[in-house]
Amino acid sequence: MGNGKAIQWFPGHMTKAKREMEASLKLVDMVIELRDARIPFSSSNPMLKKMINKKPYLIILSKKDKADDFLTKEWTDYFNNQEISCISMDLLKDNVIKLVKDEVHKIMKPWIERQKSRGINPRAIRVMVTGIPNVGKSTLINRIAKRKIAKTADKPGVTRSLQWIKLDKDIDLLDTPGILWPKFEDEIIGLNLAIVGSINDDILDLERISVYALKKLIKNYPQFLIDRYNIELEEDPYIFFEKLGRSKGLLRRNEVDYERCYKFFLTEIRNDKLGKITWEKVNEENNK
Ligand SMILES: Nc1nc2c(ncn2[C@@H]2O[C@H](COP(=O)(O)OP(=O)(O)O)[C@@H](O)[C@H]2O)c(=O)[nH]1
Ligand SMILES: [Mg+2]
Repeated sequence: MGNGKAIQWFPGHMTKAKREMEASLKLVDMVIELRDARIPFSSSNPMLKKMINKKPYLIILSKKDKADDFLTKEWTDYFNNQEISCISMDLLKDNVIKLVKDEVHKIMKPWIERQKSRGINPRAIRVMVTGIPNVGKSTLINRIAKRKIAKTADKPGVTRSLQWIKLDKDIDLLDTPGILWPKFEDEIIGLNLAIVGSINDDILDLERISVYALKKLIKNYPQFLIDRYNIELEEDPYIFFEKLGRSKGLLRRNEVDYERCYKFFLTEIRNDKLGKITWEKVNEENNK
């Protein structure tokens, strides 16, 4: 389970990641933050906004192919209504280069105009990509570079040499992403990150994750569950997992093996077997 490369964050890592981020920030004119479209709130970093201060900023909601289209629209509207640029993307299939460079040009237009009005011939716009682990930073950079370069160890604090990739004739992209930690303080955030497979399962309890996911699905996507498993939905989540275990033969000595049920269920969710799901809504109580 999990992606096997989840980072365990310790205070030392965070300090170092923050320092590296600040060093990179000094070099760039604009920041792109990647977030997972399935959890646009939980996949953000608590310090980024303060760190980037007033630099132009773009949020890209990645993995939109896995998220609920209706809610993705709500989330992009939500940010755009606060004057925060936000677009959604399937980083594997969309025309990433065109989408990103058009957006960068749009956002940086006032900067270009300002330079021109001062009689300065604008130099290339410098951009960096940042985000928590597993949001698609390397995928985005690799697609822009059209080669496998972002292969540096995916850990904060690994010494690196910075290089620039041409995104367009007048846009340079830093080849190394800023890696930041998610918000840990809230258990719901940890659960959301676990559901989409962005933190190690063993940090959290499989049962807790699965029961939370099931309750959310019963509330927001009941038809997905019914269509996939043909199980009548009940109040008690254990009855659901009992029935799921029996129907899928997830047994041990003729008894339902709950551990296997949870793993099965979470794998189904992560592989989009139930459908395109978004786990948090705009203005939900926990999106503080
Ligand atoms: N379906 C889908 N998968 C994506 C997308 N973007 C990234 N991925 C996958 O998500 C995983 C993590 O991506 P990666 O670029 O390594 O994330 P990083 O940790 O932020 O560098 C990889 O398996 C990617 O193939 C996307 O838009 N759609
Ligand atoms: Mg990476």
